[in-house]
Amino acid sequence: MKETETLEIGKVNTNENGYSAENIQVLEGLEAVRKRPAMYIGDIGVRGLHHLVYEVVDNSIDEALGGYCKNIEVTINTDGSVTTSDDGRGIPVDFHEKEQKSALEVVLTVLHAGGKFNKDTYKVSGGLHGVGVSCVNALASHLKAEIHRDGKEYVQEYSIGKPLYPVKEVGPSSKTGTIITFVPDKDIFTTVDFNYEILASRLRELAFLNKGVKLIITDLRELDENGQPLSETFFSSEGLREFVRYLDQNREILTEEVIYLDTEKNGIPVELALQYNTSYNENVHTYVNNINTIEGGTHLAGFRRGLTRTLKSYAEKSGMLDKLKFDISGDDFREGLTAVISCKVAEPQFEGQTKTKLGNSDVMGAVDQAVSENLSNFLEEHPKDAKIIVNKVILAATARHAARKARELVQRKGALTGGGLPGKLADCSNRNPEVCEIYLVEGDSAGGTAKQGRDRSFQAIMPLRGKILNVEKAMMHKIYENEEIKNIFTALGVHIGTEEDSKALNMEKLRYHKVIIMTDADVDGSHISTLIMTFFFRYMKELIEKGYLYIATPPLYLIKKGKQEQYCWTEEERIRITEELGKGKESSVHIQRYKGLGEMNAEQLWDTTMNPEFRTLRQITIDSAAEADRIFSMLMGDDVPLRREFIEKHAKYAKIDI
Ligand code: 0RA
Repeated sequence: MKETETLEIGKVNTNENGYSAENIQVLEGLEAVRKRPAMYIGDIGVRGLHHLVYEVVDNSIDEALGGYCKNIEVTINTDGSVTTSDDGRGIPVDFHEKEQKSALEVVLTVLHAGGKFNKDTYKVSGGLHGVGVSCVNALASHLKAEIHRDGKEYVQEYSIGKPLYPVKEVGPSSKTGTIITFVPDKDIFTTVDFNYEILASRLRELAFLNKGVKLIITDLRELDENGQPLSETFFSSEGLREFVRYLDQNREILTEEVIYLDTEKNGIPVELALQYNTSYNENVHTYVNNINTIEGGTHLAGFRRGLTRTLKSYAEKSGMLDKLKFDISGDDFREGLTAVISCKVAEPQFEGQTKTKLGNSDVMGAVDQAVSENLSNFLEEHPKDAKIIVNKVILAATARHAARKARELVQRKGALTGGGLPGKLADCSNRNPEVCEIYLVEGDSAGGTAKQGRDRSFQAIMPLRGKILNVEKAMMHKIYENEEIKNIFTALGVHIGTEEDSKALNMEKLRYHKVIIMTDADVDGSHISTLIMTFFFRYMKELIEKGYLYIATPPLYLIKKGKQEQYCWTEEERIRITEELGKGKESSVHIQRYKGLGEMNAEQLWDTTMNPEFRTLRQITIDSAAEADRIFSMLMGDDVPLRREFIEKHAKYAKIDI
């Protein structure tokens, strides 16, 4: 999960670029990409920028999947360019009669050309990936390709997708591979600043998903105390087995071994790892051709079906369910389960809102079969682990039963009192969710100030008392009984789910399309934000995915000199502004550190933090669900030193980059 700065003045809507029937033209080649970059790479912000790197790396990974490449390196250079290099076969450079140019130039200048040349691997089509290296070339102000192939080294350079000269031979070479260096075009992207953590996360994920491939990331812009650049090497010999261990490293696991399979069913490669832990969350992450299918699909359906049927039949045969007085539901088999599924599909059909839901129906049976066979073998061979797992399932079913009773009680009580909005909510007058905002404010006193300072037409305030329940460690029925959590659900207008899909939300009823967390700018405040974010991540992920969750950024300092006043949000600002104001000599500069929201009056809070014209909201987005899951389990878990280390490393509101 990552916070991106969203200034609210003049939102850019990439769909509204002034196209009408008259000026539709057949866009050819890379011009099309430069005219509508968002159509090809998703967006022109942080995400799209990093997507350029993934695009090239995906091509190197394709070489690795074909068995031609073992090492991939990504380097962020001091001039802001990125170099990716691999030891694959190298992009072919031979002359193409039909196109009247080299194969290299075709790959780099013709949309989707890469795939035509390189058919022997599982090409990614549709979705966000797989648009081709030519897209990267189109969106780069400069790109250099260095190819090692057939005992020679070749070079060609481009500017915004146009070759500066034909490919040339520059000398002999004893290796093979492709080295691409590019500078993202400032005229296209809103930011061209590459983020080490974002790239490192993706390379780590790729290492787990493609065992045996070594991926190295280096940032030459950042030197450590020994003058060494920041660098990490990711390599996994055990693939998803290690991925699951990594995801669960801060959880208490239930069984010794990760259950693992790597097989092929009906021509579909399926790799899968799973492990149970003592938590109450389901953490199942699915991938198709290395793409995180966050909306799930047929592979997930097949996994669930295989898991449920195999465990159920084992539990029944073993007699452990004989005394159980209520049914076990599908959910119960997945409580405390961490699993990663990775399939390779030749022609994937991606559906759903974000095109990350797998539609190919034959994958369902393949995964179902793979899971059923392997899991029943495992259970037969490991009776001790089998018993532990079945007991966990029974515990989940029992808790769900108790939760339903608690929920019914709560809802009955709600019905008696009219079931209206929470008493603590100061609602806004507008009823159009699209323009309405709700501030979740730490503490009653800051809540009071916010109530006075707000624009009541569209801003609602909900004070939260003390720390909200740590949902990471609480059982379901505790969550439904918690006052603060019930209040949040009620205020937002989404009811607590029904039994069958307890975490499905009725988002149409959502009363605000901005949910803004506002806490003190200190360690306690950041802990509370994290608790609230965890709650949304676990129970209302859809709200984050829709881009509705934000964090308010109150200032850290107020600097005064005579009648002049300036707010500062960072240390750098404080130093700069203190210096600026300090230049005249007559009166001295006074610096006030805001320790909490409570130190601001209503007007100040409005001016700095709530007024849409001047405030900065940080939008919470999920880049990698798997990494978000791991970090939340760490932040909310028992390992205090680890948590402190993370918060200190990401100081200033414990900014969370996942
Ligand atoms: C087209 C055809 C072949 C490989 C590639 C492209 C290729 C592209 C990239 C981009 C980064 N690294 C890459 N490595 C390879 C097939 C080559 C052959 O058949 O010999």
